[in-house]
Amino acid sequence: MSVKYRVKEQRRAERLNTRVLKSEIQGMPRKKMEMIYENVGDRTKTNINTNRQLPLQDGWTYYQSSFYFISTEKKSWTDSRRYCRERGADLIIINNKEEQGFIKQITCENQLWHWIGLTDIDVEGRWKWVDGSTLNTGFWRSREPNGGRDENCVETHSSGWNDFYCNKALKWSCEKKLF
Ligand SMILES: [Ca+2]
Ligand SMILES: [Ca+2]
Repeated sequence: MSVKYRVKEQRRAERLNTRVLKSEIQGMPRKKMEMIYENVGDRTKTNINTNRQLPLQDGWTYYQSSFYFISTEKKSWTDSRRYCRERGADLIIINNKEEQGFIKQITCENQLWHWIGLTDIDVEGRWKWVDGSTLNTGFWRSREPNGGRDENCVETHSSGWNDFYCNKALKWSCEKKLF
């Protein structure tokens, strides 16, 4: 990826983040805002103490009680997950259609597939989220999942989810729940 493209991509992500953040903050109860700021403050202190990277650096967005990181790089599913975990988060877990809508908006904007925290690596066809919970309803693209033992990690796009080769390098989204 060229430097110019990377800068453009980063700016686009920032613009999107600002927009989502603004729409979220407007109409949020004061109490909830205070809790968020307290929580961020605590974690900032913790991170300074342990000399780790701040979770609220560029690329993090707040939406419905979670912080999300939208990558500008590409990594394998395992390396993407490691990136999230090193920052106190994990790959995104999509619990409902609002959250799918949120991630869909982002993937539409940058026109690329993103890893999510769903895999059937342990038992073929048994889809599990990174927190160990089993998938109830999904947002699969038509005719997916179709990869059998070859495709065990899930990527999302505007058209929905697809099982894919875990070692392919894609963008990814991390999620850190606040409450
Ligand atoms: Ca599979
Ligand atoms: Ca597939």
